[in-house]
Amino acid sequence: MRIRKSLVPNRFLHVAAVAGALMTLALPAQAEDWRGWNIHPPGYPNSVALETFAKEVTEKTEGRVSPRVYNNGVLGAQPDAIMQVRSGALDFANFNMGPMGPIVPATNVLSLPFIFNSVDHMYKVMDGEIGQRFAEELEKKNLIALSWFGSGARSFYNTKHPIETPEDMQGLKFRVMNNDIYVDMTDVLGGNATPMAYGEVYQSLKTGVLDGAENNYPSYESSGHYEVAKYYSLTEHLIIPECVCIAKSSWEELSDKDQKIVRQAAIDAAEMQRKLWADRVEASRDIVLEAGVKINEVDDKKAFQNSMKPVYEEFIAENPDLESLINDIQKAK
Ligand code: BDP
Repeated sequence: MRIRKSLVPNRFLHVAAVAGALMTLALPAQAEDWRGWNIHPPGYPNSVALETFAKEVTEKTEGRVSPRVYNNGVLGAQPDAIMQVRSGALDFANFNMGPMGPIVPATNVLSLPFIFNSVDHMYKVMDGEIGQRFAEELEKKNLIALSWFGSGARSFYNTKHPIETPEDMQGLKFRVMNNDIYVDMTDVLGGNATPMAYGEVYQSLKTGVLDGAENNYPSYESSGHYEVAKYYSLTEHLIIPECVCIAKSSWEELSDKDQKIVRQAAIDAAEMQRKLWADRVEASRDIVLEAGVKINEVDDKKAFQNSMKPVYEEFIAENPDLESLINDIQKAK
Protein backbone atom coordinates (compact mmCIF):
# COMPACT_ATOMS: atom_id res chain seq x y z
CA MET A 1 0.00 0.00 0.00
CA ARG A 2 1.35 3.44 -0.84
CA ILE A 3 1.41 5.88 2.09
CA ARG A 4 0.04 9.29 1.21
CA LYS A 5 2.68 11.65 2.47
CA SER A 6 0.37 14.47 3.41
CA LEU A 7 -1.54 12.25 5.87
CA VAL A 8 1.48 11.00 7.82
CA PRO A 9 3.58 13.16 10.12
CA ASN A 10 7.16 13.49 8.94
CA ARG A 11 8.80 11.76 11.90
CA PHE A 12 6.75 8.59 11.28
CA LEU A 13 7.86 8.55 7.70
CA HIS A 14 11.44 8.71 8.87
CA VAL A 15 10.97 5.79 11.26
CA ALA A 16 9.25 3.80 8.53
CA ALA A 17 12.13 4.45 6.13
CA VAL A 18 14.74 3.28 8.64
CA ALA A 19 12.69 0.18 9.48
CA GLY A 20 12.33 -0.53 5.77
CA ALA A 21 16.06 -0.26 5.21
CA LEU A 22 16.78 -2.61 8.11
CA MET A 23 14.29 -5.13 6.77
CA THR A 24 15.93 -5.06 3.35
CA LEU A 25 19.29 -5.77 4.95
CA ALA A 26 17.87 -8.67 6.94
CA LEU A 27 16.14 -10.39 4.00
CA PRO A 28 17.99 -12.50 1.41
CA ALA A 29 18.39 -10.89 -2.02
CA GLN A 30 15.16 -10.91 -4.02
CA ALA A 31 14.91 -14.01 -6.23
CA GLU A 32 14.87 -13.15 -9.93
CA ASP A 33 12.06 -14.75 -11.89
CA TRP A 34 13.34 -14.64 -15.44
CA ARG A 35 10.96 -14.78 -18.39
CA GLY A 36 12.29 -16.37 -21.56
CA TRP A 37 11.00 -16.26 -25.12
CA ASN A 38 11.00 -19.36 -27.32
CA ILE A 39 9.27 -19.69 -30.67
CA HIS A 40 9.21 -23.47 -30.77
CA PRO A 41 6.74 -25.99 -29.29
CA PRO A 42 7.55 -28.21 -26.31
CA GLY A 43 9.67 -31.21 -27.30
CA TYR A 44 11.56 -29.32 -30.04
CA PRO A 45 15.35 -29.58 -29.49
CA ASN A 46 15.64 -25.86 -28.69
CA SER A 47 12.73 -26.05 -26.23
CA VAL A 48 14.16 -29.07 -24.42
CA ALA A 49 17.57 -27.38 -24.22
CA LEU A 50 16.08 -24.13 -22.91
CA GLU A 51 14.05 -25.99 -20.27
CA THR A 52 17.26 -27.72 -19.19
CA PHE A 53 19.02 -24.35 -19.06
CA ALA A 54 16.24 -23.02 -16.82
CA LYS A 55 16.45 -26.02 -14.52
CA GLU A 56 20.24 -25.92 -14.24
CA VAL A 57 20.21 -22.19 -13.45
CA THR A 58 17.50 -22.57 -10.80
CA GLU A 59 19.29 -25.47 -9.14
CA LYS A 60 22.81 -24.09 -9.20
CA THR A 61 21.83 -20.58 -8.06
CA GLU A 62 19.66 -22.18 -5.37
CA GLY A 63 16.68 -20.26 -6.67
CA ARG A 64 18.35 -16.84 -6.77
CA VAL A 65 17.61 -16.89 -10.49
CA SER A 66 14.66 -18.90 -11.64
CA PRO A 67 14.09 -18.78 -15.42
CA ARG A 68 10.83 -19.80 -17.01
CA VAL A 69 10.51 -20.56 -20.72
CA TYR A 70 7.42 -19.45 -22.65
CA ASN A 71 7.13 -21.70 -25.70
CA ASN A 72 5.31 -21.37 -29.04
CA GLY A 73 6.11 -17.66 -29.42
CA VAL A 74 3.28 -16.76 -27.03
CA LEU A 75 5.22 -13.67 -25.91
CA GLY A 76 5.27 -12.25 -29.46
CA ALA A 77 6.85 -12.53 -32.90
CA GLN A 78 10.64 -12.78 -33.09
CA PRO A 79 11.46 -9.16 -34.11
CA ASP A 80 9.30 -7.88 -31.21
CA ALA A 81 10.82 -10.36 -28.79
CA ILE A 82 14.32 -9.15 -29.75
CA MET A 83 13.23 -5.63 -28.79
CA GLN A 84 11.81 -6.88 -25.53
CA VAL A 85 15.00 -8.65 -24.50
CA ARG A 86 17.03 -5.59 -25.52
CA SER A 87 14.94 -3.40 -23.27
CA GLY A 88 14.92 -5.89 -20.40
CA ALA A 89 11.14 -6.44 -20.60
CA LEU A 90 12.08 -10.10 -21.15
CA ASP A 91 15.18 -11.67 -19.60
CA PHE A 92 16.34 -14.28 -22.11
CA ALA A 93 15.58 -15.98 -25.38
CA ASN A 94 16.77 -18.25 -28.15
CA PHE A 95 17.06 -16.05 -31.24
CA ASN A 96 17.85 -16.90 -34.82
CA MET A 97 20.45 -14.56 -36.33
CA GLY A 98 18.22 -13.93 -39.38
CA PRO A 99 15.82 -11.42 -37.80
CA MET A 100 18.78 -10.05 -35.81
CA GLY A 101 20.31 -8.53 -38.95
CA PRO A 102 18.21 -5.34 -39.03
CA ILE A 103 19.34 -4.59 -35.45
CA VAL A 104 22.92 -5.83 -35.34
CA PRO A 105 24.28 -5.21 -38.87
CA ALA A 106 27.35 -7.47 -38.53
CA THR A 107 25.07 -10.47 -38.01
CA ASN A 108 23.76 -9.99 -41.56
CA VAL A 109 26.91 -11.75 -42.70
CA LEU A 110 25.45 -14.93 -41.16
CA SER A 111 22.42 -14.56 -43.43
CA LEU A 112 24.40 -14.53 -46.66
CA PRO A 113 23.32 -17.62 -48.60
CA PHE A 114 25.93 -20.39 -48.69
CA ILE A 115 28.31 -18.46 -46.40
CA PHE A 116 28.89 -21.69 -44.48
CA ASN A 117 29.51 -24.86 -46.43
CA SER A 118 28.39 -27.13 -43.61
CA VAL A 119 26.88 -27.02 -40.15
CA ASP A 120 30.28 -28.03 -38.75
CA HIS A 121 31.86 -25.04 -40.47
CA MET A 122 29.27 -22.81 -38.79
CA TYR A 123 29.94 -24.35 -35.35
CA LYS A 124 33.68 -23.96 -35.80
CA VAL A 125 33.28 -20.28 -36.63
CA MET A 126 30.75 -19.47 -33.91
CA ASP A 127 32.59 -21.38 -31.17
CA GLY A 128 35.84 -19.57 -31.92
CA GLU A 129 37.16 -16.03 -32.03
CA ILE A 130 34.78 -14.95 -34.81
CA GLY A 131 31.77 -15.99 -32.72
CA GLN A 132 33.17 -13.78 -29.99
CA ARG A 133 33.17 -10.84 -32.39
CA PHE A 134 29.46 -11.40 -33.04
CA ALA A 135 28.82 -11.58 -29.29
CA GLU A 136 30.53 -8.19 -28.90
CA GLU A 137 28.33 -6.68 -31.60
CA LEU A 138 25.22 -8.09 -29.92
CA GLU A 139 26.30 -6.68 -26.59
CA LYS A 140 26.38 -3.18 -28.10
CA LYS A 141 22.62 -3.67 -28.56
CA ASN A 142 22.11 -4.91 -24.99
CA LEU A 143 22.08 -8.62 -25.78
CA ILE A 144 24.49 -10.98 -24.05
CA ALA A 145 25.02 -14.04 -26.31
CA LEU A 146 26.24 -16.89 -24.15
CA SER A 147 26.20 -19.82 -26.56
CA TRP A 148 25.16 -20.85 -30.05
CA PHE A 149 22.51 -23.35 -31.12
CA GLY A 150 22.37 -24.88 -34.59
CA SER A 151 19.38 -24.77 -36.90
CA GLY A 152 20.60 -27.10 -39.63
CA ALA A 153 20.25 -26.04 -43.25
CA ARG A 154 17.19 -24.31 -44.68
CA SER A 155 15.62 -25.38 -47.97
CA PHE A 156 12.74 -24.12 -50.09
CA TYR A 157 9.36 -25.83 -50.06
CA ASN A 158 6.16 -25.02 -51.90
CA THR A 159 2.68 -26.10 -52.83
CA LYS A 160 3.26 -26.43 -56.61
CA HIS A 161 6.20 -28.49 -57.86
CA PRO A 162 9.78 -29.61 -57.05
CA ILE A 163 12.51 -27.00 -57.42
CA GLU A 164 15.43 -28.37 -59.38
CA THR A 165 16.83 -25.16 -60.84
CA PRO A 166 16.37 -21.45 -60.07
CA GLU A 167 13.94 -21.30 -63.04
CA ASP A 168 11.52 -23.45 -61.04
CA MET A 169 11.17 -20.60 -58.53
CA GLN A 170 9.85 -18.26 -61.20
CA GLY A 171 6.64 -16.52 -60.20
CA LEU A 172 6.29 -18.31 -56.87
CA LYS A 173 5.68 -16.31 -53.72
CA PHE A 174 7.83 -17.39 -50.78
CA ARG A 175 7.71 -16.32 -47.17
CA VAL A 176 11.09 -15.32 -45.75
CA MET A 177 12.18 -14.18 -42.30
CA ASN A 178 12.42 -10.49 -41.57
CA ASN A 179 15.65 -9.50 -43.33
CA ASP A 180 16.21 -7.79 -46.69
CA ILE A 181 18.98 -10.21 -47.60
CA TYR A 182 16.38 -12.95 -47.94
CA VAL A 183 14.27 -10.76 -50.20
CA ASP A 184 17.30 -10.19 -52.45
CA MET A 185 18.22 -13.87 -52.30
CA THR A 186 14.75 -14.95 -53.44
CA ASP A 187 14.53 -12.22 -56.09
CA VAL A 188 17.77 -13.20 -57.81
CA LEU A 189 16.51 -16.77 -57.97
CA GLY A 190 13.39 -15.57 -59.77
CA GLY A 191 10.85 -15.94 -56.94
CA ASN A 192 8.96 -13.28 -55.01
CA ALA A 193 9.71 -12.88 -51.33
CA THR A 194 7.38 -11.76 -48.58
CA PRO A 195 8.79 -11.22 -45.08
CA MET A 196 6.18 -12.51 -42.62
CA ALA A 197 5.97 -13.66 -39.01
CA TYR A 198 6.52 -17.40 -38.60
CA GLY A 199 3.14 -17.87 -36.91
CA GLU A 200 1.25 -16.57 -39.95
CA VAL A 201 2.82 -18.80 -42.56
CA TYR A 202 0.68 -21.92 -42.14
CA GLN A 203 -2.57 -20.12 -42.85
CA SER A 204 -1.06 -18.17 -45.73
CA LEU A 205 0.16 -21.34 -47.39
CA LYS A 206 -3.19 -22.96 -46.85
CA THR A 207 -5.17 -20.13 -48.38
CA GLY A 208 -2.77 -19.62 -51.28
CA VAL A 209 -1.57 -16.19 -50.15
CA LEU A 210 1.86 -17.83 -50.29
CA ASP A 211 3.15 -20.58 -52.58
CA GLY A 212 6.02 -21.54 -50.35
CA ALA A 213 8.54 -20.77 -47.65
CA GLU A 214 11.92 -22.07 -46.55
CA ASN A 215 13.12 -23.76 -43.42
CA ASN A 216 14.94 -26.75 -41.95
CA TYR A 217 13.26 -30.16 -41.58
CA PRO A 218 12.35 -29.80 -37.88
CA SER A 219 10.58 -26.45 -38.35
CA TYR A 220 8.95 -27.52 -41.63
CA GLU A 221 7.51 -30.44 -39.69
CA SER A 222 6.71 -28.89 -36.27
CA SER A 223 4.97 -25.87 -37.86
CA GLY A 224 2.74 -28.20 -39.88
CA HIS A 225 3.77 -26.43 -43.11
CA TYR A 226 4.40 -29.85 -44.67
CA GLU A 227 0.68 -30.55 -44.47
CA VAL A 228 -0.02 -27.78 -46.96
CA ALA A 229 3.23 -27.37 -48.95
CA LYS A 230 4.21 -30.82 -50.13
CA TYR A 231 7.32 -30.20 -52.23
CA TYR A 232 10.55 -29.91 -50.24
CA SER A 233 13.63 -29.26 -52.36
CA LEU A 234 17.06 -29.59 -50.77
CA THR A 235 18.60 -26.27 -51.76
CA GLU A 236 20.22 -25.92 -48.31
CA HIS A 237 20.89 -22.25 -49.04
CA LEU A 238 21.09 -20.97 -45.46
CA ILE A 239 22.86 -22.28 -42.36
CA ILE A 240 22.06 -19.79 -39.61
CA PRO A 241 23.30 -19.91 -36.02
CA GLU A 242 21.02 -19.04 -33.12
CA CYS A 243 21.97 -17.57 -29.77
CA VAL A 244 21.03 -18.11 -26.18
CA CYS A 245 20.77 -14.42 -25.39
CA ILE A 246 20.28 -12.69 -22.04
CA ALA A 247 19.04 -9.12 -21.52
CA LYS A 248 22.03 -6.99 -20.59
CA SER A 249 20.13 -5.42 -17.68
CA SER A 250 19.26 -8.85 -16.24
CA TRP A 251 22.84 -10.02 -16.75
CA GLU A 252 24.31 -7.05 -14.96
CA GLU A 253 22.15 -7.64 -11.91
CA LEU A 254 23.85 -10.99 -11.35
CA SER A 255 26.82 -11.55 -9.05
CA ASP A 256 30.01 -12.86 -10.68
CA LYS A 257 29.23 -16.25 -9.26
CA ASP A 258 25.75 -16.36 -10.78
CA GLN A 259 27.01 -15.05 -14.13
CA LYS A 260 29.37 -18.03 -14.25
CA ILE A 261 26.51 -20.41 -13.47
CA VAL A 262 24.24 -18.90 -16.14
CA ARG A 263 27.02 -18.91 -18.76
CA GLN A 264 27.85 -22.55 -18.09
CA ALA A 265 24.16 -23.52 -18.23
CA ALA A 266 23.86 -21.82 -21.65
CA ILE A 267 26.93 -23.67 -22.93
CA ASP A 268 25.53 -26.97 -21.63
CA ALA A 269 22.19 -26.18 -23.29
CA ALA A 270 23.90 -25.60 -26.65
CA GLU A 271 25.74 -28.89 -26.38
CA MET A 272 22.45 -30.64 -25.69
CA GLN A 273 20.56 -28.80 -28.45
CA ARG A 274 23.16 -29.77 -31.06
CA LYS A 275 22.93 -33.44 -30.07
CA LEU A 276 19.13 -33.47 -30.04
CA TRP A 277 19.07 -31.70 -33.40
CA ALA A 278 20.54 -34.58 -35.39
CA ASP A 279 17.88 -37.03 -34.14
CA ARG A 280 15.08 -34.55 -34.71
CA VAL A 281 16.11 -34.01 -38.33
CA GLU A 282 15.73 -37.75 -38.95
CA ALA A 283 12.44 -37.93 -37.07
CA SER A 284 10.98 -34.91 -38.86
CA ARG A 285 12.07 -36.24 -42.22
CA ASP A 286 10.30 -39.53 -41.49
CA ILE A 287 7.12 -37.72 -40.43
CA VAL A 288 6.91 -35.60 -43.58
CA LEU A 289 7.72 -38.52 -45.88
CA GLU A 290 5.04 -40.56 -44.18
CA ALA A 291 2.60 -37.72 -44.85
CA GLY A 292 3.31 -37.87 -48.57
CA VAL A 293 5.82 -35.03 -48.93
CA LYS A 294 7.95 -35.22 -52.07
CA ILE A 295 11.57 -34.53 -51.18
CA ASN A 296 13.97 -33.90 -54.00
CA GLU A 297 17.75 -33.56 -54.04
CA VAL A 298 18.95 -30.55 -56.00
CA ASP A 299 21.57 -31.97 -58.33
CA ASP A 300 22.93 -28.68 -59.54
CA LYS A 301 23.34 -26.72 -56.33
CA LYS A 302 26.04 -24.69 -58.02
CA ALA A 303 23.35 -22.98 -60.09
CA PHE A 304 21.84 -21.64 -56.85
CA GLN A 305 25.21 -20.70 -55.40
CA ASN A 306 26.33 -18.90 -58.54
CA SER A 307 23.11 -16.88 -58.61
CA MET A 308 24.11 -15.35 -55.27
CA LYS A 309 26.98 -13.33 -56.72
CA PRO A 310 24.94 -10.12 -57.03
CA VAL A 311 23.62 -10.57 -53.47
CA TYR A 312 27.20 -10.64 -52.16
CA GLU A 313 28.29 -7.78 -54.40
CA GLU A 314 25.46 -5.55 -53.31
CA PHE A 315 25.98 -6.46 -49.66
CA ILE A 316 29.69 -5.65 -49.79
CA ALA A 317 29.03 -2.40 -51.69
CA GLU A 318 26.65 -1.35 -48.92
CA ASN A 319 28.77 -2.73 -46.04
CA PRO A 320 32.41 -2.42 -47.09
CA ASP A 321 33.52 -2.75 -43.46
CA LEU A 322 32.06 -6.28 -43.29
CA GLU A 323 33.99 -7.71 -46.23
CA SER A 324 36.90 -8.87 -44.08
CA LEU A 325 34.49 -10.69 -41.75
CA ILE A 326 33.06 -12.56 -44.75
CA ASN A 327 36.57 -13.51 -45.83
CA ASP A 328 37.52 -14.65 -42.34
CA ILE A 329 34.46 -16.90 -42.17
CA GLN A 330 35.12 -18.41 -45.57
CA LYS A 331 38.75 -19.04 -44.68
CA ALA A 332 37.88 -20.73 -41.36
CA LYS A 333 36.88 -24.05 -42.95
C1 BDP B 1 13.24 -21.61 -37.38
C2 BDP B 1 14.05 -20.83 -36.37
C3 BDP B 1 13.19 -19.75 -35.74
C4 BDP B 1 12.60 -18.88 -36.80
C5 BDP B 1 11.86 -19.72 -37.82
C6 BDP B 1 11.31 -18.85 -38.96
O1 BDP B 1 14.54 -21.70 -35.37
O2 BDP B 1 13.95 -18.96 -34.84
O3 BDP B 1 11.71 -17.95 -36.26
O4 BDP B 1 12.71 -20.72 -38.34
O5 BDP B 1 11.43 -19.25 -40.12
O6 BDP B 1 14.05 -22.56 -38.01
O7 BDP B 1 10.79 -17.78 -38.66
